[in-house]
Amino acid sequence: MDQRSSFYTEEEGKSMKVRTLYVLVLFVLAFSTTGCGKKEAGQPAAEQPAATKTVDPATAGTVAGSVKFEGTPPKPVRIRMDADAACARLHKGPVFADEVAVSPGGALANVVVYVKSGLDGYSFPKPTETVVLDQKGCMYRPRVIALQTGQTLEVLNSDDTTHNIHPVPNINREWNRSQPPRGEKIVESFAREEVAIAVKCNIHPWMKSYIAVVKHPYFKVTGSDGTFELKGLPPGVYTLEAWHETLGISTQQVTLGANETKSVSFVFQGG
Ligand SMILES: [Cu+2]
Repeated sequence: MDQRSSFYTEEEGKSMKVRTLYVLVLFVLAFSTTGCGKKEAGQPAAEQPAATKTVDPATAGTVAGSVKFEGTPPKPVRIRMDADAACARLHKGPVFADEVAVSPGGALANVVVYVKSGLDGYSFPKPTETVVLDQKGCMYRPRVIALQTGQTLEVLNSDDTTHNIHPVPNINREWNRSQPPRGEKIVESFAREEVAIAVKCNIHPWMKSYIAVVKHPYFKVTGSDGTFELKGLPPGVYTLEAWHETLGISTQQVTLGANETKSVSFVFQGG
């Protein structure tokens, strides 16, 4: 090394020093940029456009509640499946559309309850579980599903007839795929938050479903008991939205303290 360095002229030596300095600066810059990820606190938001905050389970709380329907539910509309004998023969009695599914106590099913705002700056890992949408008896089952952005959706065809799954999104990528009887599952996902995407079957006009895509894990589709529970929410001020395909949306503000459980109820009115 010494021998080699003796061959450099003074000019070259200077230039080398400059280069060494340059490399050092680059190195420090690169190191500090990659090092930032671990020191989230105190980092200016402008330098970190991507969401970096993570939820601290030690202070997380829960928002739980129920969705009710008040008034007279609309009369269920009868579905005629005569157009496809394979569908018609799957049902012994009459089939009705289940747009407004109200239980005797007033509990409303198929409502997507989710955190509409208040989670800016948080990042959430992509869930590993898949969400399944089945086609059974020439109906989508369940009628309403919700999943996280990027989460895997599996579409099944449990029928002995061909279906055509056609989500009609506003801001996500549209796709339209045919699925043969008991055919291979269709695997898809959605990149953007959208509540909710209507899904139709191009073969059977009565088939309808909705897919709600939420950018975080705080969502739930109510079942026949009309309840929901959003667990593991960090303390904060949130706008909660309840979405129903025909009854519209209802929102509420919730302030959640550390480890708190807040109860929220939504009521949709019938005509
Ligand atoms: Cu179909």
